[in-house]
Amino acid sequence: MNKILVANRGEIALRVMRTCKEMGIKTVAVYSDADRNALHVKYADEAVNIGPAPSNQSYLRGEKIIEVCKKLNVDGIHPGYGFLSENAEFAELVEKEGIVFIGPSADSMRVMGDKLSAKAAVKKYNIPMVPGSEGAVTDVKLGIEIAKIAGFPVLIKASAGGGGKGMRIVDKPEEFEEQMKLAISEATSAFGDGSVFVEKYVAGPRHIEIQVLGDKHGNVVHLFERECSIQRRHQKVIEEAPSSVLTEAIRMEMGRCAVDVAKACNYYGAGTVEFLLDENKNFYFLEMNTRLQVEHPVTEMITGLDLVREQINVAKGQELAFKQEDLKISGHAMEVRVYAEDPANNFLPDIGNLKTYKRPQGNGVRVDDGFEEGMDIPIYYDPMIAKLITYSATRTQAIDRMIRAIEEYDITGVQTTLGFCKYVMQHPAFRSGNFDTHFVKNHFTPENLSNFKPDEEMIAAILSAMAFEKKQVNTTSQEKQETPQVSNWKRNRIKH
Ligand code: MV4
Repeated sequence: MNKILVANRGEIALRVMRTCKEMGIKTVAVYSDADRNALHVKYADEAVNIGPAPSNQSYLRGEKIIEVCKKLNVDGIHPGYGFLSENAEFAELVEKEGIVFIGPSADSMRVMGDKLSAKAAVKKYNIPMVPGSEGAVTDVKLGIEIAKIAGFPVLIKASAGGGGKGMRIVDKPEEFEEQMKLAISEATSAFGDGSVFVEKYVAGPRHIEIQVLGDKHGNVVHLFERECSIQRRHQKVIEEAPSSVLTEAIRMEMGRCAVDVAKACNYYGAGTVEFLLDENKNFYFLEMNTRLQVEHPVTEMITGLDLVREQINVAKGQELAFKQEDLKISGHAMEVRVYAEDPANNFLPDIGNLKTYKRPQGNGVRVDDGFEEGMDIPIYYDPMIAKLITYSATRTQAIDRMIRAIEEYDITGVQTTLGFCKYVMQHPAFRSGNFDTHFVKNHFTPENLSNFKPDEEMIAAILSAMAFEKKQVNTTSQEKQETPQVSNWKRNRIKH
């Protein structure tokens, strides 16, 4: 593998290229018109414009990207996450053209991409699943009977969905028919596949996922769990590893199940098996994501592995260099996603120019981003500015380090979710480890935030202090002094 094309943008494109560089592999960036000045373009050895800003005219153009690969003698494509990363047809086309797809086989993607076929594939293994229908539900009466056996409330889910898309909650039998019809029509228009199934609704669950890694020789290991319960409308906001609720016994059992799910679809590469954990610590297999995930850094921190390096080695056909027994958890890692969104305004995207952009630094702090001061955040893509990751010996220390790092982070020009993340880090429920997927809904209102706007009293105090200092030492540099900036830790502060 001498040259890899990264079919992605932003922080993940950079993150992949950094590992390529460490491995002595040349990199090719592709970019849209909106990303001409993006960091992944500057970082790569070669870069090719593949079209206008909208994704379907650039980052989603599989055939164009393959054409670039052939022209530049590319050996492998890393798809990152999103865009083409879980597109089985693309993976198949890439391999047909003699280029290595750095990810699982197209077959694994197909099996796991459809939730019902995923459930069918793992059936011969002993994997706990939420009570509900075995296959697709097409008949309303039968659906109601299944729902009664599972017990209301139930969820109707789209088989082609995932990540919460096309889910409907049904509280009682009388509502079932209407909700089922709506679910089918939504699934049909969103995915071109109206298959739906029924599951008992698990109230107040935690979302825990297991990172797996397989090679092309049938070896599969797991790299422990990530706790991803702090989310908002199916958008993860905070992830950590390990989870504070798993006992060693549950961890081992979930890990065993995750490895079996991977084996059920002959998985190779990096993948993630999602589980729900209920209040009684029963866990249930939900779905498998066949890509490198946004939150992979927390797993890297606690295992000491580089997941992109492992992906590349597996794609080259190498055997995994370690066995399950060789792996262990060290310390605790916390990640917050920094979005250009306004938490005070229903998290609406607040794209624009990064007038100030200063990253936190210091012991145990990692920032994965794709921006620099002065850059514009394009409106065409995900508004994530950065992932801020902290690592320490214990969970409490990782949280306190995160608060420190958030206070150091200096972003102006756009509203960000930093203050919101700090609020979560300081919340007793979060700190105690006692929270579930409803945390944001249950514990957050915009009133919890105070985006620092200097009031008149504060401005008067600053001005009089300036006047006082001027009298003391009347130098030219003092004369030129600009209006004092409000320090960043005040901007990222929250009300108690
Ligand atoms: C569920 C559930 C409760 N009961 N299934 C949402 C994302 C998708 N992967 C599955 N999801 C859920 N499935 C049953 N039977 C609750 C959720 C869910 C959720 C799951 C993980 C993380 C956040 C969530 C937020 C709301 C609902």
